[in-house]
Amino acid sequence: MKEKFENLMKLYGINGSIKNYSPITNGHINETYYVSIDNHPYVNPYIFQKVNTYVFKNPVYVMNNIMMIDNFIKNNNKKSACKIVTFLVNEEYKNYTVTENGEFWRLCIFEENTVTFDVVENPEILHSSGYAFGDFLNVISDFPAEKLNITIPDFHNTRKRLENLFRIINLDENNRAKDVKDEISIFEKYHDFCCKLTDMTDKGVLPLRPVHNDTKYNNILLNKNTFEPVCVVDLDTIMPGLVAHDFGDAIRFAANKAAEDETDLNKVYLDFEYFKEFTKGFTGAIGQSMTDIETETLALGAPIITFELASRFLADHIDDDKYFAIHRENHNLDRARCQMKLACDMMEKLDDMCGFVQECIGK
Ligand code: GN1
Ligand code: MG
Repeated sequence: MKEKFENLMKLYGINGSIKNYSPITNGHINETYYVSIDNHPYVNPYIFQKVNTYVFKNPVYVMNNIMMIDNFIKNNNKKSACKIVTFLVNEEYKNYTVTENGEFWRLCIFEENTVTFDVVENPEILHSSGYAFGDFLNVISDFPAEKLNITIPDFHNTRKRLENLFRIINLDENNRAKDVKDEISIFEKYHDFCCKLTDMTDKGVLPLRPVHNDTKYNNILLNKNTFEPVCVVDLDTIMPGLVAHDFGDAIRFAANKAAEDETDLNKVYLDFEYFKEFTKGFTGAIGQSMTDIETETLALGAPIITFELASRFLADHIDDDKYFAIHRENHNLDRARCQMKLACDMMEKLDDMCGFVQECIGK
């Protein structure tokens, strides 16, 4: 690995010697390393990341989207709560490098004095990340969405995601479907509800706008002392999409006090106080840029995206774990069960969630 990193350093004109490096393992898709480089008298920290080209079939599209959004924010002097991640350019003035063996790498400077959380204890932090994501959507809301490349087709098309799950269950190539009968019946029960946002989009009732599409709050770097947002990261899936999906995905991660793959399902539920904090931050920042129908359906995004992700984890489990990186046996199954428990709990609280969003928007 060290030699690979050194070769990359040359292409980026980075001097010095590698002091140490370590993998960062909280993403499920790309391979990410923290690399510190000693260029006496300074030691500079970098992120080196190998993009997963099984998931992103056209990674150049991904990098171009990030560049377009960055240019848009800069060229229009957009005032934002925090910055967005940008990548260094190599000697060919490209923000990515394809190595001789076909690997797709990108580098950025590591943001010092920042933290991210996988599980949060402090509601203030939720308010801050809610504000950051809401603000980000507000800032990019007038970027022409149709200019963005589609990096993963039908990424949050829940109807297609469920079709895919049932297709994989029917194929059952690894004889794993027999163990997930209860899960299958839950998907049958909620199928029509889950397709609601997708169907409203197809009918043109809900507007497509540029969205982040992967709003886990560990995709916001926070100042480690003040918890103010510093940088929005992981812009790989910026595409035309729904504000409800960004809101919902953030709630899925932020308002569950347990980890995404918790196996003690008693610990997994939507914490309403956390939900409220995040929602206050988010709506405070995105505010009036949402249409009435977007506001009305905002909270639906939470159970829908949570069921959708559960279906993706379950499909990947049955399909022998090809998509999401796993770190233990049945990891995707554990993740799916955790997300399903969370989604079912959200269904019980959905009316209150919708009511609270309306209250915040002042309608
Ligand atoms: C993946 O890149 P990462 O690990 O933040 C996935 C998201 C899921 C998330 C669940 C491109 O995100 O859609 O919500 O895992 N990204 C892709 O943790 O599929
Ligand atoms: Mg991601």
